[in-house]
Amino acid sequence: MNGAGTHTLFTNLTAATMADGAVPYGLIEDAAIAVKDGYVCWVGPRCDAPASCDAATHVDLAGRLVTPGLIDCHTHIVHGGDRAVEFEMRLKGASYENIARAGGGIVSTVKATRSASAERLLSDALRRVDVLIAEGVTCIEIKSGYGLDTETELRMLRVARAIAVNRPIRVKTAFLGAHATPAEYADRDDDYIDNVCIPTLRAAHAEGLVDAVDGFCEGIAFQPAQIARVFDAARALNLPVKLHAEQLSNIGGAKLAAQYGALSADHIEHLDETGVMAMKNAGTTAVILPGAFYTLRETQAPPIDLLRKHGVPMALATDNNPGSSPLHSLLLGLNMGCTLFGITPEETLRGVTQNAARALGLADAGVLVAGMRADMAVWDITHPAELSYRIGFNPLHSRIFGGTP
Ligand code: DI6
Ligand code: FE
Repeated sequence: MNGAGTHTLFTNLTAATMADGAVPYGLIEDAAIAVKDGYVCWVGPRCDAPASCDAATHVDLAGRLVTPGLIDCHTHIVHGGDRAVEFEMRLKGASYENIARAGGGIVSTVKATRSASAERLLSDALRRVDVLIAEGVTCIEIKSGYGLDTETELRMLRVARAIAVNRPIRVKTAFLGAHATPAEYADRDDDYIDNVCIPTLRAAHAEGLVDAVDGFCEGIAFQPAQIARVFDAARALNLPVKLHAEQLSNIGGAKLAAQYGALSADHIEHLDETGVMAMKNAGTTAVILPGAFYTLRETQAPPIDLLRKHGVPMALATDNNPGSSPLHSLLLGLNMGCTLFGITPEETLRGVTQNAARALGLADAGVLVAGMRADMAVWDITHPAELSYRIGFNPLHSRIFGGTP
């Protein structure tokens, strides 16, 4: 941790600040970044650095590129087991939806998660989190939703919180009790929502385990009216909401999310222009998840042009989960966003910095400007587009978390 009064000046670097403005990537050549007590206090061309920036510690970054620390704003990284067998089944022709309806899918990960101890869930998740940390990720969102009973949902969220204690990374949680109906409530979705999901949300909130409330609004999951009841409960607790919407079909999830002022609507492959406009009006961020699109070999891409046309901010994330997106690399996600969806390298980088922060409601991360947390990634590259362009290569030099390298 950073001691009081710690003051560091980073020089000999190119800063991709991702700040808004005319300059692509908010790029500043030959920049300096001053950090005090874990926060950025000045960023600009080195020659303009005020004398007050003269710090106790100087760090020469040898011409490297510095970006904000990356943010993976949508993951299910705490879970038991794996679903490699379903991967084999899909390759033989079974669909994700058919596997789910036959009792596989999310419900099979629920079995594995219920039977896993907190220690096991934590050690498995840390192995995956370490891969993200090695790619310059400094903040991650983690959802519950593989417990679907009070005990296991709380265990998942406690494990998510424990990750931030065990590693230098920030964790935001999302309660995803409305992910699927567990076997013991088969054909009683409404009972599950009212008697398990909502009371569990209240219990998790009382324990300080919930930063936001999520749901899966889909033909194979929950209907808008059921999600609305969960969102009403969230609203009563003063918690922000977000939604898995329009992933496999369009049943109006994004519009519902927008009605509740959602932070984000995620997946949105089947989103239409009315939904895009509702998101725009509500200030809801679109979270693009190319790992799930790729894994499920979907063909309908999210409406990137409509999101651009209406100025809806786009974030991008791994959706790390054992079923639809066993993607462990956010950098590969950047490449997929460009290649599969035609998102530009600048948009993808903004999607894992500024707009990912927006999707999590974070006002102190995602851009390198004074006042932000000093969470940064230092790369052995000269142009930020390289982060999207390479496949299976990690150019991270080092990571700075709360001002500490
Ligand atoms: N959409 C997803 O991509 C994850 N959950 C969801 O609602 C996948 C869940 C899984 O298949 O385990
Ligand atoms: Fe997801």
